[in-house]
Order: sequence, then structure tokens, then C-alpha cells
Amino acid sequence: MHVMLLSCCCVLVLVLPVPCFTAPTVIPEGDWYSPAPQSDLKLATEYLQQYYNLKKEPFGRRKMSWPSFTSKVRDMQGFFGLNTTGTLDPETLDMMQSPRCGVPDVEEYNLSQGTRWNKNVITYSIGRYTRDLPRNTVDSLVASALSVWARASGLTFVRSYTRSADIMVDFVTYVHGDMYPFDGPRGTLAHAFGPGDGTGGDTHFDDSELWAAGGKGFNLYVVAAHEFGHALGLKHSRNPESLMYPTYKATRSVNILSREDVANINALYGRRPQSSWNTQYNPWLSGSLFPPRLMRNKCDPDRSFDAVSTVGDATFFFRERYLWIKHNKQNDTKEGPITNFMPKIETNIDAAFWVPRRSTAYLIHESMYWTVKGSLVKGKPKPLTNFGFPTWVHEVDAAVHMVQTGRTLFFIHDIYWSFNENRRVMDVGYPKYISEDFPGLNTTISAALQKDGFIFFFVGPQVFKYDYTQQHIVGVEKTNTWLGC
Ligand code: NFH
Ligand code: ZN
Ligand code: ZN
Repeated sequence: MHVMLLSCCCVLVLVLPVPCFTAPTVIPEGDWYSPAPQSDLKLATEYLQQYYNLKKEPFGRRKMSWPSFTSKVRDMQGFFGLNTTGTLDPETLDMMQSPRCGVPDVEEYNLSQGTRWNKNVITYSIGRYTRDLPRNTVDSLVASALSVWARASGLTFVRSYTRSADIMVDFVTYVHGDMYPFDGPRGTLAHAFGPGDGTGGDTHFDDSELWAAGGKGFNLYVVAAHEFGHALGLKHSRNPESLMYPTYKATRSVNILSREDVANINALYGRRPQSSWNTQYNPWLSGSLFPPRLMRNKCDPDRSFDAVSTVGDATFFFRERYLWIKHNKQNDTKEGPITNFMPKIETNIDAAFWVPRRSTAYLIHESMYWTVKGSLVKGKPKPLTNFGFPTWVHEVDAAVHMVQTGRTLFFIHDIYWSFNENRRVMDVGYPKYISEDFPGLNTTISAALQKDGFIFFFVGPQVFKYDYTQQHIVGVEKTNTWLGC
């Protein structure tokens, strides 16, 4: 078991919005020949013993070994961006007294050094939940936080529902069965054990905190991503831009990892080769990933989709650069930016359709399309002209494949095309007017889906259920009901 970071975590309770970093200041004079007051020395000694592994002097020995003391002072100054004078100048003493900075700067590096998981597939399990957030939100945020590391490394995370997973996630308070009781509201937010058997990898969140997915409270995604860094073997960083910096920062950019974080995880587990992104990255294993600020209100009464399609045994709902995945059997929806599921697709999707015979989905953006087989996006996007469209077609509003006829219908403004998937040619006589062949539909279609023998036409916040054989609309519902609202 590796107790990295844990020694650190029980220290200071007070968190003030005081910046840890002050600009380096030039100290005019002041070295060990101008003696620091006894009280400052005591403070500094205790501080360095607590956070910088300064060895306690053996009993009876009153005198410090100065070289090691000054070198610890320098370490500490370096960490906080101060001039590394090795002297107890006012800035250094200030920093030592600033509660916010009283964090385990270098922590137990001797205990945790070099530890990593000796495998690439790591299991995780969520035991006790917080009541601050719905369970599926916690599930998503935990999965997202793990995906941060999965995307940067060759690691894959698989959820387990047992208590024997590598990374056991629990929300706990105060004394909770390890040597590191939590401290109530604020102060330490969470801690994690480095890689190893037993408690190794286990990650505890202080449930005296208010946990949030954005808004008021501590952002669970951000804290979890930091903790999982430790659970994978990473130590704290001195760089305030890094996720592994020891103090909480609510707002992080979409790229939550700094270059340094990425370099550190790569040093432990290697990199995910760019060329085999798609073959190795399986979002269905690691769950969705999203910066919670971007989490969408799926039950918005005006909810509309750009594209909807079956993909395998799930239905994909696209809106701008966001995606909801609803599993047909399980009653669970994953969501997040499209790139979290399909890193190559950095745009919105205008139209999408699924050809069951080929187990292939086609995702259209402007005049290009991607093919998706299984959960993998194949190769580069191809031009729509492959379907036999004239070159002036730059955009498709909706597309749907009809199993009964082997045709794919493409809807563009008020006209539509019919593509013969068997012969892979456009049917003659097209385009035709939508309203001629689909009476009742005389607006632009946002998305279309075939299901249970019906075509569902998504038109803004409304869905029309269309009976293809009877050739008329047989029902209308609100779009958001498709996401279970
Ligand atoms: C933490 N840690 O709780 C803080 N920091 O910022 N409170 C760290 C976790 C953050 C666990 O691995 C503890 O390192 C506190 C203190 C970085 C998510 C700086 C007060 C210790 C708001
Ligand atoms: Zn614990
Ligand atoms: Zn930490």
C-alpha cells in the first residue's frame, strides 16, 4: 500500500481565497548570519518537518544541521515560486503561515516513487455515494474524470460492481476506516491511495463537502480527476496550471490536464498512439467525459436535435457538439461532447443514419461524412458526392435508412433523395418534394430515425411519428421525451 498524499491531507482546515503565489521578491540581505527570531525558527522547523520531510533531530541534540535545513527552505521556496535564497525571509515566513499554502508540497515521495499499475486495464467501482448529486451524475462525473487520464495515456477503465475493484470510490466523513480521517467541511476535500493491492488506488471523497457538477459547491469532476491522478501514481505538481497542483481550483479549461500532467502520466504508462486512437479508445468502456460546465439540460422543453440515429444497440442524439447516448436495453443515458466518445469528430453532426446489414452508422457534417463501425470511427471523412449527390449539395438536414426497402432517404430543405444501398446509387427521379410523398410534413426536418417500423421525424421540439405504409402521421410528441423526460 502506498500512502502517498495522505500524510498531507489532514493538515489545514482553513481555506481562504488567498493566492499561494506571490511574485518573487529580491531580498536585500539576510542570511543565516542575521539570526531569525526563535519563534520563526520554530515555525519554519515544524513546517519543514511536516511538509518537506525535514528529519527530526535525535533527542538531546539541540543544534540543527544547517545544510539540510537550508536546502529544505530552498525546496519550499522553489515550490512557491519564491527566490530560492535558503533564508527565512519575510516572504518565506509569510508563505509558511498562510494556511492555504500549508499543503503537502513534496509529500511522501519516498513511499510513492515509481509506483504504477502493472496493467493497462484498471477496474473501478463506486461504493458509497453522496446525497449531494443524483447517482447517475456521480457515475458520469467519475467516468469523465477517469477518461481524462484514459485519453492521455494507454489506460482503459472498466467499471465493476464489486468491492474488489482496483479503484474503490467512496464518499465518507471524518473517521472512515483508514489512517486519515477527514476534517469536516472545507479543508481537505478528498484523498487517494497510490497504486497497489488492497487499499491501493482507493479514492475517498469527504462527504462533509458540498459536491457539485458546476455551480455552488466543489466540482466533483475536477476533484475526482485530481484524485485519480494520485490513484494512478502521480504526485503533486508545483505548477499551478496543473491538475495535480495541491490546491483546489474550480474553473479549469476544457483541457483539464497541463502539458506537465500529460508528460507525467505518459512517463508512467506511455502514450496513446495517435494512429490507433480509434482502435484503442473505447468510450463505452470508460464512460462519458465532459467538463461539467458544459453539461446540458436534457429536459429543456425546447430540446431539439440535429441528428438522431441508431448505432448498434444504442440511439445517438446529436445537438451541436454534444451527444446523448441512450442504450436500448439498459435504462441509462450517457452524455458529453461528441469528442469524448469520438475524438476525431470535432464538429456538429447534421444528419446520421444506420445501416444494420453493414452494422455501420454514417455521420454527416456539411458535405462530408464519417463511417462508424462498432464504436469506432473509421478513417478520414469522405465527400457526400460518394452517394451520388450533385456537388451543390453542401448540407443534409436529416437522413434515415429504411430496412424494408434498402433505401436511405436524405432530407434537404423541402426536397429529399433516395439512395439505393444495395446498388449504391441514387434512385432515378430524385430529388422530390418531401410534402408530396410525406403528407403533413411541410417544414425542414431536423433529424429522422427509423424504429419499430415507423419513421420518427424530429422537427425542432416536436417529433412526428410517421407510418410509412399508410403514408401518414400517426402521432406527435415532445422531443425531450426521447431522453426520458
Ligand atoms: C485538497 N489532495 O483538498 C483545498 N486541498 O484546496 N481545499 C487536495 C485536493 C484538491 C488530495 O489528493 C487534497 O491533494 C485543499 C487544501 C487539490 C482537489 C489546499 C486546503 C489542503 C479547498
Ligand atoms: Zn480515506
Ligand atoms: Zn492531491
